[in-house]
Amino acid sequence: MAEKKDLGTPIGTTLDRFIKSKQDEFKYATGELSQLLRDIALAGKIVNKEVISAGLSGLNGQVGEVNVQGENQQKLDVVAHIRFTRALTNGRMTAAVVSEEEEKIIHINEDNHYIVAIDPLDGSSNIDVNVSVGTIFSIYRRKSPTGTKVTKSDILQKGSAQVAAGYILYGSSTMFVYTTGFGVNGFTLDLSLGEFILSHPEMKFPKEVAYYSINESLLEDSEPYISKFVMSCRKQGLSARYIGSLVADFHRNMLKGGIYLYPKTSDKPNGKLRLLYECYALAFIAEQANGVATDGVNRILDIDPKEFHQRTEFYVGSKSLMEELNRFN
Ligand code: P6P
Repeated sequence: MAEKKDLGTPIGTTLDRFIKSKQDEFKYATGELSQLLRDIALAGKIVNKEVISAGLSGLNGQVGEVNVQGENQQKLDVVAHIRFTRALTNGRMTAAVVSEEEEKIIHINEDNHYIVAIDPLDGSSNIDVNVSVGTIFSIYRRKSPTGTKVTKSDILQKGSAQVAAGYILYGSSTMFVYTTGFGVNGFTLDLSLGEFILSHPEMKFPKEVAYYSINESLLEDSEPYISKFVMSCRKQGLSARYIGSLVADFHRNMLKGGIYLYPKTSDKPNGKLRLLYECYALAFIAEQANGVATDGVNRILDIDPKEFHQRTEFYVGSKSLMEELNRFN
């Protein structure tokens, strides 16, 4: 009998069926992680509805408060935070959550195994001007025994300890992209069915490179090697593309080949982006797609976190461009 060739999972498979079919790959194939991923996807569908109608529902604009980051909180930041924490609570798989919108650990149920670090709506200030935004999440197994209070060390785990990570991109289409350490797969929301459908199986950075993404106003205030690298990108004909929405910039660079840079500056000596619920997840995905992610010196996934809302310099993208950046450093 000829060996049955693994034809992979066909485009058109729903996210639910895909997760179920891959469940055996999980070290803890009890179905809990599968359910947790489905809970996040469900909340993503709800947030998607609110993002695309914000202009009509009065959800554009600022709350008028400043969040733990010292940044003006957008109304949709709060709405997305509520949606995801409620979905994780009702899904009964999560022990605790750390969210960009909440200073402290959100204790959910100490009998559960999983920890979720999440940026409920990254780049939300772009919504008022109709630019893509995203949700970014990381999932860990707790280290402390179930039935006990979740501890700081359950939250402060290295990125290399993630069991899953992903993002939801609310763009010209809404996509759910995730990894459990066995490659990266992308699903597009079919609004008529209300289902995420496999549209981008086994996503990988392409060999060719096309874009570099940096807020060029930072160049004068960042280390000289960054400007030298940007000059070399221009010389080799890369296009500058910077949406100012991390998930959108990352997603385009992963599909077309490119590099995203957010260096440290005098007013952001540790960089701007958050390690726990932005950079770790995208670094995990990038590496699973044959990319590289560093803070300029260290592999992002190896950085030992010291606090929940820790910031970091962040460079992520195609291996060839990241190696070139390294040569300038
Ligand atoms: P700047 C959005 O606030 C964000 O966290 C990322 O989504 C985005 O890439 C970056 O900050 C934009 O920052 O300083 O260029 O406006």
